[in-house]
Amino acid sequence: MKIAYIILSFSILFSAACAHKSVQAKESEKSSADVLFENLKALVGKATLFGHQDDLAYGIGWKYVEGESDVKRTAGDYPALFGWELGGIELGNPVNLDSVPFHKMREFAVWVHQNGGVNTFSWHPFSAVDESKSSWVVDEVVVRHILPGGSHHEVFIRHLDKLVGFFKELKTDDDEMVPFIFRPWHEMDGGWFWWGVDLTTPEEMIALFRFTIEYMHESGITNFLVAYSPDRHFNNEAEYLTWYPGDDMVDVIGVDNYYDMRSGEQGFQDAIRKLEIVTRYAEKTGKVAAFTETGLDRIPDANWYTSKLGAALNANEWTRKIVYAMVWRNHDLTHFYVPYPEHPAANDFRSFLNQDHILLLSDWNNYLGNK
Ligand code: BMA
Repeated sequence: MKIAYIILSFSILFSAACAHKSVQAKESEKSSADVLFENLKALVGKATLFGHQDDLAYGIGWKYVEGESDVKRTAGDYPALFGWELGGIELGNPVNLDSVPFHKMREFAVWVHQNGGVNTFSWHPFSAVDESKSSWVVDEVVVRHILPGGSHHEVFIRHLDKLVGFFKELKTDDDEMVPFIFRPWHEMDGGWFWWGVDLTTPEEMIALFRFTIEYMHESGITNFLVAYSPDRHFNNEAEYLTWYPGDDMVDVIGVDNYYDMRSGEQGFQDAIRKLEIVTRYAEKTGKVAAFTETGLDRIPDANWYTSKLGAALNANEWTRKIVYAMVWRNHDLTHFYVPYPEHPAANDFRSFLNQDHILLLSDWNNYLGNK
C-alpha cells in the first residue's frame, strides 16, 4: 500500500492532469484542494460526512432565507458537505436548471468554505449538439460529436468556457479560491443521460472525462478534486472501472445508488457490495471513497435513514471507509430527501445523524480542530 502510494505520488509529480497535483508538495505549497483531500483522507474508516444537495438554497416551505437549511431545521445543524448543480451555466443562463441563481450558489459555496464545510458540484449540461435538449434527452448521439474532431466540438468548448468562468469566480472577498469536488458525467452506466451507456462507448466517455478535466486545468482551474461516480450497474471492480478516466485524473471514488437502497433486502445487500467495491479500490489507489448520491424520495419508509443508509455505511470495515454520503435535494412536497421537522422520518433522521461517526458541520469542524 505504501509502495503503491509512493509510485502513485511519483506519477502525480509528472502528470499535469492530476486534480490535486501538489498533494506531495511541501506544507507551504499546498493548495486548499490538497488540504481538502488530506482532511477527507484522515476520515477514512473513522467517520462519514453527511451531505445534502442545494441545502442552503431552499427547502420545504422556504426559499432563499438566510441561514436556513432543512437539515438544520430537523437535526439542529448544517450538513458537512453541500452539493450544487451547474446545469444551465453552459448556456449562459443566470439560474441553474432547478432555478438556483448562480450568483447565490457562489455566495453559498463561499459561506460553506468559510464555515469549514465541503462543496461538491455536479453538472447536468444541455447538449452541445442541440442546445434545446437537456441532459435527459436521449434521442441522439452527442458525445462523439463534441469530442475533439467532432462536428460540435467548438460549441462544447464554449460550454466549457462558461463552466470555467463560474469556477474562476468561486473565490472569497479576499480572492482566496474556494476548493471543491467536481463530479462531471456521473451515472454514465445508466441510459438516462445523453452521455449514458446507450449512446456513448466507454472509450468516448473516458476521452470526454479526461478532456473536460484537462481543459479546466489548462484554463487555470486547478484547485479542485475530481469525483468519478457511476450508478449501480456494476458487480465487480473491473465493471466499475469500465468508464474510469484514470488514477491520474480522479480523487474521489464514488457511486450513486438510489435503486438498490429502496429495493428490499436483496437491493440493500447489493448496495453494500458496491460500497465495498469502491472503498477497496480507493484504498488500493490511495484515494477516498464516497457515496456521492443516494436517498429515498419523500422517505415513505420512516426508518430508512437508520435501517438503510446508516446500516449500509456501518455494514462492515469496508463500508465504514466511505468519507461522505450525500442525499439529493428538497424541491417540494413531491420531491425531497431530507425529512422536514414534522415528517414521520424526522426522529429516525436525527438518530442516524446522532451517531458519533456521522458528521454534520460542527462535528466536522470539531474533528478538524477548527475553532
Ligand atoms: C434530479 C431531479 C430533478 C433535477 C435534477 C438536477 O434528480 O431532482 O428535479 O432537475 O436532479 O438537479
